[in-house]
Amino acid sequence: MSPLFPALAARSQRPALRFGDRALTHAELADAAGSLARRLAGEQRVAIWATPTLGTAVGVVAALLAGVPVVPVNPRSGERELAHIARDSAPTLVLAEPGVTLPPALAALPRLDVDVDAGTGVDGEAPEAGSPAGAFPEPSPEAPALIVYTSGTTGPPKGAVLPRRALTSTLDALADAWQWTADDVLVHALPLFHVHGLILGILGPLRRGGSVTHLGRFDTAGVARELSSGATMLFGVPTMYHRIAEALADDPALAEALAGARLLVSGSAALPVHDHRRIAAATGRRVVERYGMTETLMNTSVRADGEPRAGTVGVPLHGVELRLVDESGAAIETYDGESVGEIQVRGPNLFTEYLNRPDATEAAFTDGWFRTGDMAIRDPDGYVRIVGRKATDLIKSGGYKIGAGEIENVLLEHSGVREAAVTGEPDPDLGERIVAWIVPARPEAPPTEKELADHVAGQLAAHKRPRTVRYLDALPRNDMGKIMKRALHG
Ligand code: MCA
Ligand code: AMP
Repeated sequence: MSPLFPALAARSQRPALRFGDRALTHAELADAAGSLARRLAGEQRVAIWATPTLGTAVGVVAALLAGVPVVPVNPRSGERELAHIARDSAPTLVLAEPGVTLPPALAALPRLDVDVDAGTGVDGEAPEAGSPAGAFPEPSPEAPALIVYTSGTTGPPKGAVLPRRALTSTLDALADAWQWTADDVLVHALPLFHVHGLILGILGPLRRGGSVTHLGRFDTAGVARELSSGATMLFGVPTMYHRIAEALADDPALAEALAGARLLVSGSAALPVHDHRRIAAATGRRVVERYGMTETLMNTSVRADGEPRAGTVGVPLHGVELRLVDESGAAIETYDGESVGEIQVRGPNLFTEYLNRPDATEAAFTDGWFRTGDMAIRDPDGYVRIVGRKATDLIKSGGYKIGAGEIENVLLEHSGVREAAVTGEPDPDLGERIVAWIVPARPEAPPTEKELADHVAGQLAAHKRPRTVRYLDALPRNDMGKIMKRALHG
């Protein structure tokens, strides 16, 4: 297999990474990551405290060069989530930016600082000039590259083990679909502990030999600034495009910047047609949607040379086999724009397993096809339209996948909560917003909305906190005692 990052081995002098005023060319990245990679050789598995910073990008590249599987950790993870990830993935070392105080679940592990500022190399050592980034032997295509934690309907998140061939095949298929080259400059503001921000947004440009500017945090002014000063592509979740659509009316500079971009890509959740239209009307540009999943990486996309069609996620990417399966388990052969089935996929883009969860891995496949749980129809020309999801207990909020059960368990541990149910409700900004339905232990003194949000953020993660809390005397239950969530929204 070709190395993951040919431009590093070639010591290209072109820009590679920029975070604020910190930047590296491919050759500088080869030195910094190469030095660190030598220190990582022999480690079993490393965790990285994935702040949206240069150190995270360098640390991940170093681990990939060294062939050491890397677990990106949300730096806003709460105690319970962090303890689970640390226990489940059992890293032998933690990488973090210098000066970061790690929480107890990680602080007990050996730590290595990734200090890439102004020629200081890693951990205070000067990088070795001419560091042979190409000198590391390329591991087997099946070797695990990344372990990315993703929520299910119940229980704690599972670690999806992503092999090297999944990364290369998905990034090369996207290059084909998007005509993505070394001349592209990407701008994004996504978190670096998920597939979208890390694999597509950082490893993608590096594999192409192009560059990426990360904004640190999303705002429309940063997007406008970068797209009007050389950036060619934007990756975002629908919430970001929604905020762009809202801002466009009063921001001609933003409209001009977007109009000049080569490609605007949205993914991780559905971009509402209303936002597609508003952006197209103000900028003349059509946002391209692509559809993926942590376990499968990217499955479909609207092609740069194809017809953009709002409300669709385009066609299967090169190498990806996609079928729709009806309730009886039979494949739907017609492309009629109306028969709904579950999307199942097969191809080199898929993960190998859920770490330590052979049961869950087995349940995720049927005859070698991965069940996505997403429901779709196919237009006569093959364009896929996602129409829903099998599991109502999975919520997509701000592009994050969140399991209702995980939040319910944590809410039930709060002393002020007797019963709890969690649902997703439509939200114009977040797509869905998390709603907690609570029967308080003491109705005369229920826990406040803020108290419950802080409790969930402290145990799980800030993005999993309920945005709305509704108080009830009892939860609606059927004869079997099961909570009837559909009745909640009555
Ligand atoms: C608020 N905050 C709190 C609390 N309340 N922190 C702790 N406890 C609390 N009670 C903090 C937050 O941490 C944050 O801090 C700030 O307040 C605002 O947070 P939040 O409300 O969550 O921000 P938001 O406005 O909802 O964020 C919108 C967003 C974000 C920026 C669009 O949702 C986002 O980055 N989404 C990207 C998700 C993503 O990458 N998904 C890809 C999954 P501060 O202000 O300091 O930040 S991969 C995938 O899905 C597949 C493969 C695919 O197809 O891509
Ligand atoms: P995650 O498990 O966080 O990787 O999220 C994967 C899920 O995000 C998929 O199963 C889909 O439900 C959803 N998703 C990703 N991209 C899109 C898209 N363009 N349109 C609709 N849903 C999407």
